[in-house]
Amino acid sequence: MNTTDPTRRGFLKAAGLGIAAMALRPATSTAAKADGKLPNLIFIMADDLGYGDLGCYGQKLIQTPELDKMCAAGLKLTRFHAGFPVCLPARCTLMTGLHTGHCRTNKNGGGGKHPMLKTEDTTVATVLKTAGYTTAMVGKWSLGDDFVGCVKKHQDKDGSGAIYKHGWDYYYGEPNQTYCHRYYPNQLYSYDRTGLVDKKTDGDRLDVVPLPENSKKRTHYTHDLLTVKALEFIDAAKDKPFFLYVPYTIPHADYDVPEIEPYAKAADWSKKEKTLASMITRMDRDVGRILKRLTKHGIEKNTLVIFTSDNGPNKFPRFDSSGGLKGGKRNFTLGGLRVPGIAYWPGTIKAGTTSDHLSAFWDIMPTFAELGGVKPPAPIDGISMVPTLLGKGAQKKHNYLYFGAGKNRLIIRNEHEKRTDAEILKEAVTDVVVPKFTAK
Ligand SMILES: [Ca+2]
Repeated sequence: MNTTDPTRRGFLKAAGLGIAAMALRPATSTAAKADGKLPNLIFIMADDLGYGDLGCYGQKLIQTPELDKMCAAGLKLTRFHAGFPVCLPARCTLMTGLHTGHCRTNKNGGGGKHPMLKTEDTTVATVLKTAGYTTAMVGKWSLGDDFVGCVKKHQDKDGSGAIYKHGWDYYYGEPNQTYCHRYYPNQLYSYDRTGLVDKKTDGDRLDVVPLPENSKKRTHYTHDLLTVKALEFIDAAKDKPFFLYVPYTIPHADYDVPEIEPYAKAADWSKKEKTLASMITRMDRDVGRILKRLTKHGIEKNTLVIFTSDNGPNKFPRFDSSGGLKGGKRNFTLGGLRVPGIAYWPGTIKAGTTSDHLSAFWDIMPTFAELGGVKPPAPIDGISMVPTLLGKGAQKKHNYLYFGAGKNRLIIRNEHEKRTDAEILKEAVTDVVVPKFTAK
């Protein structure tokens, strides 16, 4: 880990404010050691799904029976937030445990000009690797698109944000966030260092998965392929602790789905509305398939599954996708940032529970590290949510949540926080922070 780089000034600044967060962080996980077995961790994330898009969060028109069942059987978070109101910075906060006042980027990107993670940035996957997890991602990465193997852009460069440099044993999908929203592409990318799902490779580059059929006929819907690979990974990895990250691209535009079902007869809906609803219901079906696969293998009681979305919704007034909250995607408002948060762990998380614990994407890093029995990098902005998930122990609270890029920002204060915006910003916005991480 390089800690003598130009970001050292920011690191030192943040080290001071990180003390409170670190103080209550346990060295080892009681949850993880309860039966001597590390829990599997699955994080499923929709793309541009609003706070109000699921039945269990008040949706009346779009059918999400599987997620509603998951919610009824688990914990529903009512004040959980994505890291940013658009894709890339939100994913940066998720992967690093830092909010956008400290993490590598608060900018989105496209066309091969995406801001990237740097080599010295530590991700959730890297941390869980040190805990002994097999790590897999299927879907949208966003955090770097200059890499060996990419046929579209910069094919001779080996970018620091490349997936294979950030802790993943297995990858399948389209990592570039400009291209991943085409649902019938001519190729995807993959590598498999484990040989669990596909042919074993060194995993020091992406290999092209050709899909030539799609150029003639709509044959392979990418979302369906991602689910197939997620299930294959679970089948192959089930006997040892695994971390599976499933960043789906549904319901992000393109609005494109193989079948308008079950909304074909919704006569007064526009085609776009029918398509969006069909995409969400299809994704709901596939989340159900993932949960059923855990049960089939008898590992559901040793697996935490979290479902969420990477930012608020695009405008679909018919569906009230923001669930009555102001604004949506791209807005620094509750509608742009508050997202569904469902945690499911039969036998460990009490069914039918709700929590208004104020939380955000950067809490996932310390939460998963604790469940994996390792210390997260430090300093970070995240606070472990394990007490909230398990319904026992003292839950440390955030003073505030900060979301921002320059003058575009939102500060959500917890009830006890009385400082002014200026005082909070002085603490929350610094140079990029590079937390230290020492593998055990
Ligand atoms: Ca998004």
